[in-house]
Amino acid sequence: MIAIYPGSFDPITFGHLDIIKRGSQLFEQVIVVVAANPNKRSLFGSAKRIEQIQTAVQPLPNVEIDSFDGLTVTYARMKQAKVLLRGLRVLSDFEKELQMAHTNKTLADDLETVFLATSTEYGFVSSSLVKEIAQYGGSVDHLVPPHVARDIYRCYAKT
Ligand code: COD
Repeated sequence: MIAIYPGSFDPITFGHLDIIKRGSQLFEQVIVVVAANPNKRSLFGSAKRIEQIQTAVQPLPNVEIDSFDGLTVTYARMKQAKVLLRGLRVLSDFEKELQMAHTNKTLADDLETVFLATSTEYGFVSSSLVKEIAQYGGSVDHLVPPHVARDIYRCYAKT
């Protein structure tokens, strides 16, 4: 069964990677889709985010990366994916995620959203937090893979 894991991944964190690794043990194929979230302004372009994810998931043979500019359900239909994988951290995630799952269900009845609960050590990790820490000169080495940390430091060194 094919699962898609759509997200902003701006940038990918150890929290996202944990969901990808665990998802790859549950499904035959996981496609990580860099999608546009119209409510978020991104730090990295989608090509850079794809490159960051590609490097991070290299050891996982059944994980693919793609990007899509459109509805997630359209992409899922195109790939004949039956599962939409999402991660849950805190109660506030649940409200947003449930609304998204219900909306997607009204658009594609045969697509099921499957939630994986965050691993306890990554429950506080988010891309926004990572960017905020780096922006003020803090270390994010414990939150993202080394190549991603380098990109972030380079980005903020310029500003
Ligand atoms: N532990 C576990 N899960 C985590 C962690 C963590 N530390 N950090 C993030 N996650 C989970 C999030 O809860 C989420 O499920 C997923 O990882 C991706 O997170 P983000 O923040 O990178 O991505 P989002 O939430 O901004 O992605 C939103 C989409 C881009 C998927 C959405 O806007 C979308 O589908 N856009 C395309 C247009 C569309 O179809 N719109 C209608 C949607 S109803």
